[in-house]
Amino acid sequence: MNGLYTALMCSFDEQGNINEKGLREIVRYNIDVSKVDGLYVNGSTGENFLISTEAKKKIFDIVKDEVGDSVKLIGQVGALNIDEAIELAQYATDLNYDAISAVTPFYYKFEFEEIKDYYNTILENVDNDLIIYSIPALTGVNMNLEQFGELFQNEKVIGVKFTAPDFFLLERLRHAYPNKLIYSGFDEMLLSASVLNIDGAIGSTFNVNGQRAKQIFELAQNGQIEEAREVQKVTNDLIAEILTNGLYQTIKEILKYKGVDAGFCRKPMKTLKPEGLAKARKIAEKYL
Ligand code: NAY
Repeated sequence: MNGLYTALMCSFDEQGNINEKGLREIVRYNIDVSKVDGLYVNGSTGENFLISTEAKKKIFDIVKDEVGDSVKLIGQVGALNIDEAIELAQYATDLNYDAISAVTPFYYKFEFEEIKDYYNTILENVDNDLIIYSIPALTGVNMNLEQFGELFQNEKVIGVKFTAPDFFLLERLRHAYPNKLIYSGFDEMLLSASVLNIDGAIGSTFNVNGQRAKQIFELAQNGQIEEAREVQKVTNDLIAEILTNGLYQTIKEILKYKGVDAGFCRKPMKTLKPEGLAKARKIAEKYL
């Protein structure tokens, strides 16, 4: 399960329906052009929290059908409705997803014991391994070293997608749990995380910048830090421009520039205005 996973985008039409052809093209681009090791399906980048349970299942179906066994698949199933999380976990498992992942429950200020119960309850109901999806900036859920350790006591919790700029905690986690998988979640910090000996990374910008991300990760693993720094610098120039123009919308426009039918984002995400579209095109021409 090591390596680079794209946090997969989904193509939607202007009404917000799944564009199956476009989704298949995004999958193919990631496998054939970016050559990533796997796909993280129905994460934040997949606009998972904006779509229905049926739509989530349909995306799991289409992606598995397109991928077969050619790359690893992690299905994000986390939901505030724990019954939905279990249903999706079983669904992805039945489709032979290699692992499931679940975001920490958010919105309500859950106590740690409640968060632990959420993960253990999902895992009691599904025969698969799970990767914790930790993203404190969006969920408000900050867990410490000991709390991660408590979650890791469940053998089916095989790792964490660590989307936070806390390198002290990342180093402590790596040191304390050498047998758990640690994936870095912020693409702009990939090199810094890689030198701490992470097992892989999961990122939204890999949809378009997967080749550079792979280079950064592999150069760092080979100890070629100076070379990795150069690639991270270009990557961060690209990410900075994407972030100022609208993250997911701009990635979709770059994909379109590359001939991929990436569609639109779902409301309430904005649609880029002509200036934003022109900016996205400039970014694509400059970096890809
Ligand atoms: C997800 O589930 O799609 C992710 O969390 C992937 C990680 C990304 N986080 C979000 C919130 O999109 O790739 C990052 C992020 O977009 C990138 O580093 C730019 O900041």
